[in-house]
Amino acid sequence: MTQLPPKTAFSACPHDCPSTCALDVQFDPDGKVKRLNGARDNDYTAGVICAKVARYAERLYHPERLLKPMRRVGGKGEGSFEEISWDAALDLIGERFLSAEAEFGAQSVWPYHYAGTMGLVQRDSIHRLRHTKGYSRQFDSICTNMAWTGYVAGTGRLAGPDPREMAVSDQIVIWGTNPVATQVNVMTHAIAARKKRGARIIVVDVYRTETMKQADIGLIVKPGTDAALACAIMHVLFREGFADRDYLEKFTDCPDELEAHLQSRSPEWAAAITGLEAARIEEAARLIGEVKKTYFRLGYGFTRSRNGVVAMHAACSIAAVSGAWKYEGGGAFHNNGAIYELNKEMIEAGSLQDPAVRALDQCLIGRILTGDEAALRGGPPVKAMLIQNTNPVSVAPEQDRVKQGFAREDLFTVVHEQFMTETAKMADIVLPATQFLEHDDIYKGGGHQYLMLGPKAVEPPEGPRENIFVINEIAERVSARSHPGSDMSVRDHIGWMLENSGYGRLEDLEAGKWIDLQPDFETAHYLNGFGHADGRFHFRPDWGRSAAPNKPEGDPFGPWQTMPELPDQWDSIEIADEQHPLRLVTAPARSFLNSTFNETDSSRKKEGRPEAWLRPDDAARFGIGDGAKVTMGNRRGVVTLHARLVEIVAPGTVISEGLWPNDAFEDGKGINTLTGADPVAPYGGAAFHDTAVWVRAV
Ligand SMILES: Nc1nc2c(c(=O)[nH]1)N[C@H]1C(S)=C(S)[C@@H](COP(=O)(O)OP(=O)(O)OC[C@H]3O[C@@H](n4cnc5c(=O)[nH]c(N)nc54)[C@H](O)[C@@H]3O)O[C@H]1N2
Ligand SMILES: Nc1nc2c(c(=O)[nH]1)N[C@H]1C(S)=C(S)[C@@H](COP(=O)(O)OP(=O)(O)OC[C@H]3O[C@@H](n4cnc5c(=O)[nH]c(N)nc54)[C@H](O)[C@@H]3O)O[C@H]1N2
Ligand code: SF4
Ligand SMILES: [Mo]
Repeated sequence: MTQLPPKTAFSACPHDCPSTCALDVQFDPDGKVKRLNGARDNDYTAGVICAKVARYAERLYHPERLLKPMRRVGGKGEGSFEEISWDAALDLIGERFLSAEAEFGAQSVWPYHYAGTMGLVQRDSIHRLRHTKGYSRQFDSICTNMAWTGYVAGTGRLAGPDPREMAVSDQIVIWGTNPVATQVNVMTHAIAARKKRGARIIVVDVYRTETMKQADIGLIVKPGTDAALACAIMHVLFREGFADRDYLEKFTDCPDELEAHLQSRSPEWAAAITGLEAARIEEAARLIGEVKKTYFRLGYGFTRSRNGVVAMHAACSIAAVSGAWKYEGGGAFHNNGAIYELNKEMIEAGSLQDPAVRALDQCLIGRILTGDEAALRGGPPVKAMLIQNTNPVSVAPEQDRVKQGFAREDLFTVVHEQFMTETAKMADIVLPATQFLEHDDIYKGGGHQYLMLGPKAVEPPEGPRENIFVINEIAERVSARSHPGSDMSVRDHIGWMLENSGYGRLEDLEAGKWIDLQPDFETAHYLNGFGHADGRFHFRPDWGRSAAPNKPEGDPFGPWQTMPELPDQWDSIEIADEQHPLRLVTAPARSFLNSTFNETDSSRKKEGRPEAWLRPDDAARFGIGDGAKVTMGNRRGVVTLHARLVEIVAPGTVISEGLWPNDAFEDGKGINTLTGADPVAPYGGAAFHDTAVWVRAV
């Protein structure tokens, strides 16, 4: 009797999204994946996922999926490749990595990766190869750095009130994130609170996003001015008796200094900076003062500015002044990274990591590959790369330099990918990768508290291989299989990590699908003290020394000495000037996930074309009509796209939702042609939403 294919299976979404949804996989009668649904029995996912992942079959069975290893035959980036066997490809990689090492030292090889899959085994096994060989390390700066540093400067720990508590809040402040697009489950819980308890939803953004359309109150600020809004809110809380003085005395470092400092940070002061009316700031502040069960859901978006760390810290401070932390459904949440405490030795070989090996800044890839001495940190040039789960030729700032770097004939580039991305096109060797439903892995939620199994649900097509396969096969060829992790299967890795982290056995996780690691109420709300040594929330962070989760070794960088000591507006953003009169925000598109899904027709259709959204009055200043073709530029480069006039954008601001493929723009220049890679103070990161530009009709 032939075996019938399963009707359903479970999995977890691997994409770089705080929601890390629990998935039910639905199959066709022929065993092919039909559709993905949100698992109803997971109380964070609660049966809801985003539309782009629901229609995953389109990506899984995409006709343009990479299926064969390939070797470049034409010039760099021309896109001419010929098929080769896996063995031939891996042998060539081994040879080239060894010859780079022999000539320039091991640090001339730079394994480069990010979070295209968030699976801990498939994403992070690249470190095992790296550390065993002493290849250059990577400082992960592209995404979380500013947000995490700012939050932890206040709380001392990257964790917060149970995200499910939003459902019992009386008021939810969604600040600098667009969850309808970027983490849909925040909306599930916020809307549940509204339906059940009449909770109010306040949204702070720089334009009227889909999230703001669902809000009771939408506050549109000029980009990079959130700290001014936060300060004025705290000013009103102190002035009008809403500050929780007992709480401040017991749980914070310097409430009196903060109060004195904020005396001049009035709503009128903030109105001039943010573009909001003073009365609206007062109204919001009073609501935050009156409603104690206010849950601040702080996002990444408002931290992608040169003053973003200060902005996050300032917003987070509001909950300490109002005392919201004390209440169920109150406090300030950003990410739960600190709760997991996983032992990843077998995956990453952290014990072999040599701190003397340079850590190259991920965002500075353009400067690194074009030989910038400071970016190379005094070490050898990068001569060979293995790239997994990331598409830097599209997503990294200073795109022109990134392209120049990858065009180097003396750079040997291996890209392990699911699709022929902009980065894969620049490769010497392209290797086809499995998709998440075709391999095992384990995931942790940043926006929730579950550790989740994502078992293999279907067989991959002939050709694509898992990340761990590629890592181990390269390791074999460069004599780097000494670490015991190199001989373990993905399931072995998951089992070992669970048992050595105190979370039971793989079999138990298979039965339970996920493990709830939410700390108890007192811990999550810091009622036994905050994460700093003195147990207090810090209004006055030690920027030079604060314990940022991602902190690289060595001194802080960027202009950190001039960071304000207490929450304040910090004028370090790219100010608009006569040559660059507008400020560009490159917000995420709902149907893409970074550069992922911009290969699927349905997502591209929904998004239309690359656009610059401006207010009609701003557009009129530059003679730009609705739908007009425009160029947008600054000293880093110029891109061509189409204007759309929208009423509700902060004055002087351009929104360009992306990330579109570079070739969706004329000249193949993508939006990151315009963004800067200069590291944000104090520990790096790219200010993707902080770019002064000009826009011209063509
Ligand atoms: N659909 C979709 N989902 C995604 C992604 C995607 O590209 N598309 N990306 C994923 C990744 S990697 C991440 S890190 C998360 C990020 O998700 P979020 O935390 O939502 O962060 P961002 O996507 O950077 O930006 C969110 C919002 O911040 C706003 N913003 C920009 N500058 C400012 C400012 O100065 N002040 C304020 N108040 N708001 C500002 C933008 O307009 C945008 O609406 O989303 C993940 N989910
Ligand atoms: N202008 C602008 N630029 C931005 C941002 C912005 O807001 N504005 N956001 C920034 C942020 S927050 C981030 S996190 C970065 C993210 O940028 P990227 O790291 O490039 O993000 P993704 O598009 O999520 O993933 C990249 C690739 O991983 C591949 N991939 C997925 N799963 C696997 C796998 O199992 N194996 C292999 N080998 N490959 C796999 C996908 O096919 C995809 O091409 O972009 C940044 N760039
Ligand atoms: S909301 Fe995020 S985690 Fe959930 S399915 Fe969509 S991309 Fe995946
Ligand atoms: Mo990100």
